[in-house]
Amino acid sequence: MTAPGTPARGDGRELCVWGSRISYFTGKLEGFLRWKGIPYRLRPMTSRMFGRVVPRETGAAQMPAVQLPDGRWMTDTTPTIEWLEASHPEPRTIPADPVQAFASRLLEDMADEWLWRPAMHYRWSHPEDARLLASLITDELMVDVAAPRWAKRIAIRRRQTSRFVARDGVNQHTRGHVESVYLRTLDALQAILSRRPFLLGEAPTLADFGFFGPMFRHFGSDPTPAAIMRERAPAVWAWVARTWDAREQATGDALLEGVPADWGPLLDEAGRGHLAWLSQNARAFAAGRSRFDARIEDVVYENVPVSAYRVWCLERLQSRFAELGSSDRAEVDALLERHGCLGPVQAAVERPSGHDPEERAPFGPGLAVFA
Ligand SMILES: N[C@@H](CCC(=O)N[C@@H](CS)C(=O)NCC(=O)O)C(=O)O
Repeated sequence: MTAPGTPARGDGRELCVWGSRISYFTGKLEGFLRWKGIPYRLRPMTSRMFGRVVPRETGAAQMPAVQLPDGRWMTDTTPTIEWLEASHPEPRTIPADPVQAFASRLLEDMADEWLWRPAMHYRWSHPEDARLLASLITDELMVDVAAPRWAKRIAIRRRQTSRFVARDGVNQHTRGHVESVYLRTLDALQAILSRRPFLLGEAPTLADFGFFGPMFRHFGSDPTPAAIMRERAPAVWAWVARTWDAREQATGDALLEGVPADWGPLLDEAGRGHLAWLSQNARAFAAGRSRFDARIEDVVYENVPVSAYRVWCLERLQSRFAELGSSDRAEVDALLERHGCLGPVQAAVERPSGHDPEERAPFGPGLAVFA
């Protein structure tokens, strides 16, 4: 049931997507909805929505939050995409081949969680980018805050820098490593996308929409990383626009067989970076800690927050892995082993996240990454 004070729901057919024109995960979802041809209206998640209405309706202060025409609310793009894929099967997004589907889910998770830090670092550590984005956020989302515009810009810049850069372990010792994650990912995507239009072939699939969030809304739009993208990875720059317009731009529906060899560098990044982080985070969670030191490729990220949500991410990958039939499982096993991903996917988490025991996601209560 919709609580009083919940805003009107559009014309009754379209989804209402509460989010922002500059948001990573709103962009990811919009790319997917446009590909599916699912009508939606983007509405700015103003301070009141973010602070009161959305947490009340979804359990998580995060964007996007989606209101269905029947009044139900959804949160968290990963299960939201999964649910919409089941209710709107065409055009297909999650590959039918279980091995491709597993590798795609792993890359989606890496794009969501592991590219977040470099995306926030480029946006908030570079003064030109930070000034621009603080203005855009102030004018789009903070219209309902009674304070001078300059004060809102300062407040937003401070909040984002402390919460998502300093507190997330970015400092003079880790900065080079954080940037290398973006640069290596660009190089890997450039190699793929200079050969074919989308990551698996003629049409976009789940992995494209995973990477689309950070590449479209942060790296391809914020001045500093966008200049790097244009120079270093022009095929990625072109793919960002192609994915936004994928309904027109897909050249067919043929996909490659299996997991292409050129996904190797992305899977290597998942093994040495993303999954290494997820398993260290899960161990710290099991030890009951709220902060931990993450060591990735001999770089130490000190005193970063433990995330119960990311324990759940690992659990979901593990349950997908456990569901594979024996011949697919053997293929995935070999693939993960080759790219340093097998250990974290196989090792059971010592303490479950406790999130979503009834498997209701994307219907709440949601859990924010740093709740
Ligand atoms: N797992 C969530 C993550 C959503 C998320 O973290 N969104 C960001 C903005 S792109 C957010 O709302 N952050 C909360 C904050 O800024 O406090 C999803 O896939 O939807």
